[in-house]
Amino acid sequence: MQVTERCRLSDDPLELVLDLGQQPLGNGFMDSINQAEFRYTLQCGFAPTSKLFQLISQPEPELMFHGKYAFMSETSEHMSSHFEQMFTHVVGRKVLSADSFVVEIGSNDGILLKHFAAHQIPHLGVEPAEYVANIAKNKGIRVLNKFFSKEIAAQIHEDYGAADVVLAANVLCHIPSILDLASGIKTMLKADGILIFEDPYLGDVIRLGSYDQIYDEHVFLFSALSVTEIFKRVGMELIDVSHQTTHGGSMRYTLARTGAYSPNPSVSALISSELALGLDDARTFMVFSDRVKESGKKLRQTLEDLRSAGKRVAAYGATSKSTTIYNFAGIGADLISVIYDNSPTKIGRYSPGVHIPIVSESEFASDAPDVTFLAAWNHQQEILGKHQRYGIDGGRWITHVPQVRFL
Ligand code: DWN
Repeated sequence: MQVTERCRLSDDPLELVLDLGQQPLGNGFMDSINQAEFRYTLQCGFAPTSKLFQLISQPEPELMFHGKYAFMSETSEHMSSHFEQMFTHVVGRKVLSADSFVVEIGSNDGILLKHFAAHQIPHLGVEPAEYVANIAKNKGIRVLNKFFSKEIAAQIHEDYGAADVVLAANVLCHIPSILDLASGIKTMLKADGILIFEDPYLGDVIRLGSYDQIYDEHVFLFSALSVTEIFKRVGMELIDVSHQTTHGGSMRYTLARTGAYSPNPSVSALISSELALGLDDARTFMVFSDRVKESGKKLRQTLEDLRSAGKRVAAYGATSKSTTIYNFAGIGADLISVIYDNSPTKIGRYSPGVHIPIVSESEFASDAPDVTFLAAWNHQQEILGKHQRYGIDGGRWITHVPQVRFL
């Protein structure tokens, strides 16, 4: 366990702003409910100088991102087309050819790099989880099966030369040694190289009450304010920001060496909106904490009422996010009988902590539960799109964002 009472960037004391109680690993799916299970206290702190919202305790990386890591990016068609668009965005921003070099940190199953491979653009993915790294390798993508670090960055630079573009999607917020990470990225970049990364956006979490974005893997939830603070320490600055709808609200940040490009006005506009939302102030997160408690209580109460009314309730999407909800709100197999999911790595297993059985989403239409909690709420359009019949036949969906309600 890595426990800190001080900011991982500024070393300032962290102010405790949110307590989500005892939790298992977000992706700690169980083969059997008799297995021993790891648990830790999920608490968040805020550091006013760095503006970094972060976990106080985080399990060791090897416990979370091991060979059997269960999350696979290509389980969503929407995410596949998002990454195709991201590829188009990158090559629109920077001319890339057979003489260029692109590095992706956390390349998962190759959902993004496969487009660079298809265009013969030299690339390298760095991915610690062996199972998904092998899936990418089988698609002809070059992958280094390692955790990214400052040392690995120096090694990549030595072996392959400097990179035109460094990419990361839903990855940087997982890496606790944030300053080493930033300096490693700078080491790899050419003088005019750029870093483009996306992560769930703190502003959306606060606006939507989506506290399920907080779990062991997400050691940070970033804002433009905190990203500026991190990268200024290594001589880099934000030059563009662009809001994304993925993962329930993400931000795409583009950075370069300070002074290499002039920042787009979108950067100062976002920073002003963050100050207006109070993302620089611990009190904002304490107010958020009260809202989270209410949300958890209301979801549990709604599910209890459905059970009393004799309804069959299931969930859709064995997300890491929902691990936080179920374990925080005390929702187990007595309230949600089964979870439908399309990941071969999760089907036939049990959800972390509360042990709800996971079955294939192909069983959903014939099972037709009375009510379904949309745990993968960030994929609402895709999931409801393929199950239109369910709603027509009287099935009901329930969500917790921005508040607990039927869809
Ligand atoms: O950062 C992270 C993000 C990118 O992914 C990781 N730390 C872990 C993971 O978080 P998550 O598990 O909350 O991600 P998703 O994308 O919300 O998970 C969706 C789940 O729903 C997957 O298990 C696949 C499943 N699913 C499905 O069964 N049918 C998804 C879709 C779209 C579907 O049609």
